[in-house]
Amino acid sequence: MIQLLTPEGQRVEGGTDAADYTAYVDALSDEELRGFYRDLVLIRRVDTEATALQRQGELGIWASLLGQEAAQVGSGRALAPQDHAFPTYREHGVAWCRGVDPLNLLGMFRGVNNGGWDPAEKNFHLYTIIIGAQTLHATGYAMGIQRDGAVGTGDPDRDAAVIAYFGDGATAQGDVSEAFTFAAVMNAPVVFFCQNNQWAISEPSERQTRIPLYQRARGFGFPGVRVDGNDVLAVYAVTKHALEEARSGQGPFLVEAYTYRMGAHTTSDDPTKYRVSADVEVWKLRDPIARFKAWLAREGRADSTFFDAVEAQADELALHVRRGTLEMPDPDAPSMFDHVYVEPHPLLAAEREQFVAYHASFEGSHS
Ligand SMILES: Cc1ncc(C[n+]2csc(CCOP(=O)(O)OP(=O)(O)O)c2C)c(N)n1
Repeated sequence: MIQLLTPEGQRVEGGTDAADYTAYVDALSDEELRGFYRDLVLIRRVDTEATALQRQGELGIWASLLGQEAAQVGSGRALAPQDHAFPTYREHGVAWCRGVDPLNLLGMFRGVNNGGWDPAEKNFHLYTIIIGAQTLHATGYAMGIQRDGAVGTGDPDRDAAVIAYFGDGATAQGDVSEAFTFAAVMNAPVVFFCQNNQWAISEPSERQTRIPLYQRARGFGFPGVRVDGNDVLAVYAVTKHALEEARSGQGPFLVEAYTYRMGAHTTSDDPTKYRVSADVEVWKLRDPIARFKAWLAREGRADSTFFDAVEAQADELALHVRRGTLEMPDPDAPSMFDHVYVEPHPLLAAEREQFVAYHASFEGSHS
């Protein structure tokens, strides 16, 4: 497993495969490193606030990313502007890195939008609830950009790659195996980014695989690497390398970010029913934010003024998220038909008309 920072926040230097990745981290400025920390703290704060809002009845459900911040920020910050990301429903940290306002995410979990952001503007596609389906969308998209000639040209501003996010449970879906097969034989520029948070709701990863997940890639004919998913530097370096390979025409890559889902699967679920609290305690000691903060402070790359400023920014963001959620207008119900097809469609128009008439039939019935 590639690790560049120990849980105590000490740099792992040389001697292992980690040495191949240190150059990526050495190239980062202090400003960029502090930016990673800011991202980690801010997105955790969004998550905390969203969980609270769900508990207060303001969101229908929330899928927490607690514990997975480094896997998401590390990989999200490794993306180039022209790359495309295909997320599942927990990628709030990647959404943040792509510039999606967290209110769009909360709106979806509140049930007032279907995502709300423009995937073409952010190169961040809509959340996918169907487990593993987006790995096929990502592979198809990667084959598309390959055919558009945006791969392996040698121009770093033009060459693009696609990243597909999914969980350990998703690897048991046929869609993921199909995506691996197509990506391999087509040499598609796609990085498969598996966040192995060790649970597929209540199913532990031992019930899903007999071998470490990253080793599966070899059977399909492309490289796979396991990285410490709680180490933002290692995730950044490994993902950056994988994306470079994909952009330069070397084909797909599997990154398994080994991490832990600290919270419930979603707010609808009670993990105390199926996992032991001792495990949670062990993983608390591997907290992705604490280790990075320790390293930044030890190295003198950030001081208390900076850490305090980030806390203040987190407070502001929490307020934005809370106020914005409470002020979200209910959507005009027929608008759900608006973006189903690009072109007008007679069947959809008829369904919309029927829906509007049905709603109109209730008018005045409450008076
Ligand atoms: C095709 C499909 N089957 C079942 C479900 C129900 N379901 C929702 S989340 C989940 C577990 C997913 O686990 P994993 O892929 O490890 O992702 P995680 O939620 O842990 O990030 C399941 C089975 C679904 N959404 N889609």
